[in-house]
Amino acid sequence: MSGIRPTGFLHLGNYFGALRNWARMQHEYECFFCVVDWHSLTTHPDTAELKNSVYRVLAENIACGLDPEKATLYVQSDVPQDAELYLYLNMLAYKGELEKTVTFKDKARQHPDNVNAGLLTYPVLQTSDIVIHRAELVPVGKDQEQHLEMARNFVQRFNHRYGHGQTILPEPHAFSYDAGGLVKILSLDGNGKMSKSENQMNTLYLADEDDAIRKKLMKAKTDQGPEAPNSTPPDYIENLFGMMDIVSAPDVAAKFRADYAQSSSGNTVIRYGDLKKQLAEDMVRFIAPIRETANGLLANKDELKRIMKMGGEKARASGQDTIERVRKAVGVNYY
Ligand code: AQP
Repeated sequence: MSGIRPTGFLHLGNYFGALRNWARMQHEYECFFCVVDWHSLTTHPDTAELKNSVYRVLAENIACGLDPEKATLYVQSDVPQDAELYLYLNMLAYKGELEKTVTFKDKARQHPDNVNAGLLTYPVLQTSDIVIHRAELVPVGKDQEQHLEMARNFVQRFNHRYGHGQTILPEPHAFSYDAGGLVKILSLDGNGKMSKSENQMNTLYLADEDDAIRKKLMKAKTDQGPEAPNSTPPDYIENLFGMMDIVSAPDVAAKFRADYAQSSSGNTVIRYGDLKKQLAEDMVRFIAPIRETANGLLANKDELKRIMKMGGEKARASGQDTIERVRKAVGVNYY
């Protein structure tokens, strides 16, 4: 189980941190993937753009390879059982630990006039999103690691208090097929992670036109090159190599890495201009078909509605099964 907030256009970080793994997992597991519209209200209270964003996220999910006939694709607010489970879990989450959450502190800093209770309890609703389907694997990017740790704590507390020796809710774990573990794609200026609403000129969106992709990549942060051979690249250079590993041919990516390894001050073998040009062309080839497929899907809202409705029904059935177990365990089943 995993989700994406409908707070804007999806970007390369969403793809490499989440969607790429989702598309592969759907062939190996029973999967639930969700557009988490309630979560977006914590930081985006104005809902004028919400509907469009929900359709867009769904369309981009499918364009990235998700098959609605295979995985359950749905919208969070179509599963009221999620909100009920959130309520029970909130009684087991403490103010002190919630206030220490890195994402809460970041968002509170960014939106000082709207530090609401939903923002504070974001990790609790996220836990509920996951365990409402009793999901164990959660394909997410590195920024979500702490939330998953918190989710395990809340679930352990629930089982301890209400399980009477049984595991009512399984403990969820962050998941990635990537050999290096959870992925973090940096913003192209090297400042923080790529994200939907920050740093738009330094974020590659899956909806970007070819020229925008080229322009943004040509401006990506680089430096003078390494001082000594076989240096470890700084994170903003590794970010470019990492993208190249995924969108470029293996020999091309290997060549630029080798050029970097051979470079030293006075002998700069690596040509960042060439690297960026190559990466830009490979990225255009990668993003263009996703963009075109998503635009095609967005032109057929009825089909997107059918997909959402079908996913909502499946997700509600799964949620109902869990919430009945939860009510019984908590002792709020009177009939
Ligand atoms: N830069 C990233 N690198 C790797 N994975 C990432 N994810 C997000 N950014 C990166 C992963 O994408 C999934 C959905 O996360 P999200 O909906 O929270 O996306 P966001 O881009 O971080 O956007 P926000 O939080 O709505 O908006 P802003 O821009 O305000 O921060 C997750 O699995 C996440 O790990």
